[in-house]
Amino acid sequence: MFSKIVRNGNNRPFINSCRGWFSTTSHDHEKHSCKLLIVGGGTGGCAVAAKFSKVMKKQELIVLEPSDYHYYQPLFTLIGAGVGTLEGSRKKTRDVLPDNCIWIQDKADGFDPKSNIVKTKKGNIIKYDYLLISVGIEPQFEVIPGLLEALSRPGGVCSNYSPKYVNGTYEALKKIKSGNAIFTYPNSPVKCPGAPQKICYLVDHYLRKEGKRNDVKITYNSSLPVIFGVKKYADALWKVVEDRDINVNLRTNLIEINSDKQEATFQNLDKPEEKMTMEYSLLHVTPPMATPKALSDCKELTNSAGFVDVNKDTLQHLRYSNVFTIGDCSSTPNSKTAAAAAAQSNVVQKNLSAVMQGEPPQSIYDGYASCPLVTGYDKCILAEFDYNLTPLETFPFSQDKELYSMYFMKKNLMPPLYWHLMLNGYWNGPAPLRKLMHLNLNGEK
Ligand code: UQ1
Repeated sequence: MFSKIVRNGNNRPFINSCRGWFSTTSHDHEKHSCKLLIVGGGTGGCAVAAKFSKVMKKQELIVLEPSDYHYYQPLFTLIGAGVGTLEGSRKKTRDVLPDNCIWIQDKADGFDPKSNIVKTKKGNIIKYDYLLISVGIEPQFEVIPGLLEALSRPGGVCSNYSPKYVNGTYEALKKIKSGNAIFTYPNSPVKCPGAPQKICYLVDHYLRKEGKRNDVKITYNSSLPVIFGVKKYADALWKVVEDRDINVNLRTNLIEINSDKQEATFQNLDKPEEKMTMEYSLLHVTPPMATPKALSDCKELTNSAGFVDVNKDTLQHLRYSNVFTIGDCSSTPNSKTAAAAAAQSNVVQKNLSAVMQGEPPQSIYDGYASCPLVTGYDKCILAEFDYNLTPLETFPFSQDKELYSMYFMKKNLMPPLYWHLMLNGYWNGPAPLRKLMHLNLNGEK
C-alpha cells in the first residue's frame, strides 16, 4: 500500500489525489491501519465509535481526535447567560471515547481517498478500509476584521461559540446598563442556527429581571432572509420579538468591529453598497464557520462549500463508497444540531455495516433536526423538523409555544441523555418516542 506513495522533484513524498500536504521530516513516521477510521471525536464521531466498538476488535477501530476535552456545546447558550459552568459542560476525551477503540490524539492534516489514507499533523499515516468523517465546523473569528482584538479585551464584545469566550458573555451581560445590545448571525452555515437568537432572548429576560431593560435597546441582525427556516416556529418567534420589543434586521451581516469606538459595521446583503455602523454596549457575535481546511482542501471529498459530499439519504459519499459522514461537516441540507447527529448515527451505523458486508446502504435519514429555542430563563419553544422544513414533533401537542417543560428538558434532561445514552451509542434521536406519543406503532412517521 505505502509503496504507492511517490516522490516529487524535491524528493518530497506525496500521494497523487490530494497533493501538497505530505510533509518531510527526517524521523520515521508511524503507520497505522484499521478497518474503520473515525476522523473527529465530537458528538457524531463519539456516538458512532461507541456503536462500532461493541462489534469490532479494538485494533480495527481508530478514532483520530486532537482535543483533551469533549464539550457538550448545547450548554454554551445557558453558560453565556450565567446558567451552569464551562467545567460542567466538558469531560475528558479519554472518558467519552469507548475503551474498545484506539484513540490517536492527533489532527487530520490531509485526506487521500484514492489510497484510503489520512495523514496527521504529526506526520503519521493512517490507512483505513472504511472512513467516517466527523470533523464538524469551526468558528472563524479571524475573518471579521477587529473581532479577535475585541474579544481579547473587556468592552462588551462576546461570543458563546467557543469555550475560550463563552464565559465572557455573562461578564459582558452583568456590566451593561444602557445603550445597544446587538446580536449577530453570519453569512455562512452555522452550528445550532437557533443559538444566535437564544442568547438575545436570555439577555432580554436578564435585563428585565434587573430592571434595566428600558435603558437598553436590543437588536438582532441576521444574514438570513427569515427569522427561522420553519414557518410554524418563525411565526411563534416573530410574536416573541414583538412582545419583548426586540428589533430584527434581516439580510444584515456583520463585517467589521472597531472596539476603540465600540462600533460594529453591517452590510445589507441585498444591497452590498449599503453599510450601517451601530454603536454597541454589548455585541454578541456568531462568527462565520467552515469545515477544517485539511478537509476542504481535499476537493475529491468535498463540495464547493467544503462540506463532505454525501448522498443526503444514506450519508454515503457520492464518489467513494467506503466513506461516510456525520454531523456538521456533512453536505446534507439539515440544520446542524446534536439531535440531527443522533438521528444520523443510526443511519451511519446501519449503512456502514451493510457496505462492510458487501450490501447496498438502505437506511434513510429524513433530515430530522431539533432546536430547543430558549426564549428566557424559564421557557423554550422546541422546534423539530425534517429536510422539507415540515414540523416533526415528538410530543402530542403543538410545540410552537414557550413552555417551562421544554426549558426543563433542555437544561436538565438533555445533558445526561447526551453523556450517558448518546455518547455510548444508545440514542438515535426521539423517533421511537414520537411514534409512541402519537400512538403510531406501525412504523409510519
Ligand atoms: C436530541 O435528541 C438532542 O440530541 C441529543 C438534543 O441535543 C442535545 C436536543 O436538544 C433535543 C431536543 C433532542 C430531541 C429529544 C427529544 C426528547 C425531543
